Amino acid sequence: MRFLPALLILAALAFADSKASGNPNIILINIDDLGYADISPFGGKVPTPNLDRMAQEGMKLTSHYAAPVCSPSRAAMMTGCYPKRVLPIGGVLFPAAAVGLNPNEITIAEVLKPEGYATACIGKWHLGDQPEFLPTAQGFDSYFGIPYSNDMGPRSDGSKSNPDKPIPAAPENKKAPKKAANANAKAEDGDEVGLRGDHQPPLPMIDGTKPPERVKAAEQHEMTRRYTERAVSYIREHQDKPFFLYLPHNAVHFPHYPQKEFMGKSGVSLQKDWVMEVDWSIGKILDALRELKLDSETLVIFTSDNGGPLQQGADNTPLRGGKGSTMEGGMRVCTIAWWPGKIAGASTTNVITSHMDWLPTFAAIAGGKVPSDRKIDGIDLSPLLLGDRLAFQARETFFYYRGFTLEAVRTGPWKLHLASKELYDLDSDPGEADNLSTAMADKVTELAALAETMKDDLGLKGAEAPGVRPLGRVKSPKPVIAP
Ligand SMILES: [Ca+2]
Ligand SMILES: [Ca+2]
Repeated sequence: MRFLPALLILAALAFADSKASGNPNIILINIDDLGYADISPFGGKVPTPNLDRMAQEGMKLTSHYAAPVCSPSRAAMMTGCYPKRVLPIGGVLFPAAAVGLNPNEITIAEVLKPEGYATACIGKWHLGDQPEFLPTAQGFDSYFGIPYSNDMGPRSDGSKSNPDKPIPAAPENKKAPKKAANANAKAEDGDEVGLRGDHQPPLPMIDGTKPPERVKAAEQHEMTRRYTERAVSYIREHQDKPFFLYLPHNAVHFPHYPQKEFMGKSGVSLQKDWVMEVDWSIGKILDALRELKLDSETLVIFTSDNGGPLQQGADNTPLRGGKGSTMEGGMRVCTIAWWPGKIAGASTTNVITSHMDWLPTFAAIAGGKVPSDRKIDGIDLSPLLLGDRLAFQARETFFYYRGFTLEAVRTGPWKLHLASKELYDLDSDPGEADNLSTAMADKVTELAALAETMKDDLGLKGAEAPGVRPLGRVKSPKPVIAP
C-alpha cells in the first residue's frame, strides 16, 4: 500500500508534464455550406457577435481553400491531402454507399491519439456511413451525429424542404428503378456512392453503439443545440487532459432548420437565422473554454466545408460563384483561428492556406507525426498562426479540382481557369471580374505549365492517375436505419 501515494504522485507529474510540454486542446469547427460573407467578421450583414469577438481575439484567414462540395472537402481536411488523392469520387457520398474514405488513410485523430489526445467527432462526417468508415474506425474515441447531409432522408420526414414550406409531393415514378433516381448522378460515379433521391433511408442520428435515432423535422430543429451541448459537456469532461474535438455542424446546409427560438431572428431568411444559431453555438463553446480557463491552452479553428450555395441564399461577397464550382466563391471559405495569448488578436492573413493544412499544423502543435510513408499535400501553418513568419514555408501553387478534373491553378495572386483560359489577379480582383489573359499572355503560359505538373501525379481529368490512392470498399452496404 505504501507504494500507492508515490505512484499517484508519479502519475500526477507525468500528467502535469504532458500539459506543460505543450499539448494544447484542439477544436475544429466545420460549418456546412456557410458562405464567405454569411458571418459579420467577413462582411456579413446579419450580426454574429460571437464570431466577431473570435476574430477580434484571433486571426482571419482570408485565402483559405476547401473543396467545391462536402465529401471531398472533409477528406482533405481529415487526411492533409488533395481530395482526389484520398477519396476519388466525382461528387459526394450518399446513404449506404459501398465506398468511403479508406481505413488505411491516416486522419488527424489518428495522428493526435498517440500523443495522448482524447478524440471526439460530433456532427456530420460524410466520409462513409458503414461501420468500417465511421469516425470511430478512423481514430475517434466517440461519434455523435448524422453521418451525411441533412437533406439525404425521405421527403415525408421533411428532409427535402424548409420548415416554412410544404413537403413537396413525391414524384409519380416513386417505384421507378434505381437507375432513374441516379439520372442526376455524375457520370463518373455509379451506384456504389449510395442511394439518391426517393431511395434514401431515414436520416440517422448515431450515438456510439446505441440504436440510431430517426431524425424527422422536429429533430432537425434540435440538431445544432444538441451538438453544441454535447461539445460543451465533452470540453468539461476532458478539461484535465488534452483533447481533439471535431465539430462539423450539419448547419447551415439546406433544408434550413434553426432551433424554433431562432426562426425569424435575422429578419432575412431561415438560412441566416441558422447562421445566427451557429454564432450562438460558437459563443457557448468559447465561453466554456473561458470559464474553465482553457482558453490559453486551446486552439480553435472555425471554418466552412465549401462555398455558400447561392440558390439557397448564401452570401459569398465579394467572391464570384458558389458551392460546386472552382470559382473563388465555391472553394474559398471564411476561416478564423483563435488561441488567446498565442495567436495575435485582430490579425489577418491573405496567405494561401487550405483544409489540407490542418493535419500538419495540428501535428506540429501537438508534437505528433505527419505520415512519412505517403504523400501529404498540406503544409504546417503553425509558424504563420503563431507569428513566426520567417519560419513559415508558404505554398507556391494551389490546384483547384472539381471531382476528377483539374479546373484551375493558382500561384501567388494569379489564378488561371484552364478550360476558359481566364486569368485573374486575386489580390486586386478577388471577384474574378477582370480577365487579364490577353494582357498577361506569359502568365497564362506559366500557369498552364504549372497545371501540367499534376499530369503524373493526380492527373488532369478522369479517375485514374498515379497519385490516386484506393477508395475504401465494403461488399454489402446497408442503410443505418432500414427504410
Ligand atoms: Ca457542404
Ligand atoms: Ca485510418
